[in-house]
Amino acid sequence: MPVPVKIVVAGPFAVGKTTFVAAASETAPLTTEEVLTQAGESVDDLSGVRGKTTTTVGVDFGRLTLRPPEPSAHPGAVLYLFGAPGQERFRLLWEELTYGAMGVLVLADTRRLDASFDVLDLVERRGIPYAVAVNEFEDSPAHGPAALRAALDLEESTPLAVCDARDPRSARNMLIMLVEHIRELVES
Ligand SMILES: Nc1nc2c(ncn2[C@@H]2O[C@H](COP(=O)(O)OP(=O)(O)O)[C@@H](O)[C@H]2O)c(=O)[nH]1
Ligand SMILES: [Mg+2]
Repeated sequence: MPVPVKIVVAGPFAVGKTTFVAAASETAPLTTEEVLTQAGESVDDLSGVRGKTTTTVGVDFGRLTLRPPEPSAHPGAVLYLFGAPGQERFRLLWEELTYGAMGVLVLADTRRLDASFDVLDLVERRGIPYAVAVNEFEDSPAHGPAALRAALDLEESTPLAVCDARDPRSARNMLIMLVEHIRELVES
């Protein structure tokens, strides 16, 4: 039987968490979408663009089974993915979600790297192994890995890679990167 592994996919609003979990998951993902509560006149302003008024305030769930190449003595792993907002104001939800998690995949967006600082801070404080996946959008400024690492103040051992959250292969590669990192930490 594959070993169950809980993984949290975290990052700021609109970084691509829901997209990522849906792409990586082998099951139909479960998502909790809720209409943003807007104060006063902004409700009227947004009435014409309903699609833009929803955001995920809850959690995305997905599942991905990783099987080692045959022959292998390793039973493989089944990743249970929990996509969650990483803003400081969701800290309580976040602490519950990361309970028992083996690792966190932090999503970042090069157009606003600082938006990922909160979640990096939460992860560091929690002492959970993590890796950083930079979700590349069409208008993302292209920075090299070294510049990204410096901007995010990552340790040399923290894995970082660029991905397309819409692409199942790309998303899964990010999760494999994280699982490999966790394994290295456990074995060292
Ligand atoms: N171009 C592009 N758009 C993306 C990518 N990932 C997500 N999006 C879009 O960005 C928006 C926010 O993504 P979403 O997954 O809802 O973000 P979340 O708030 O972190 O869950 C959605 O409209 C997605 O379709 C990507 O890699 N490239
Ligand atoms: Mg979402």
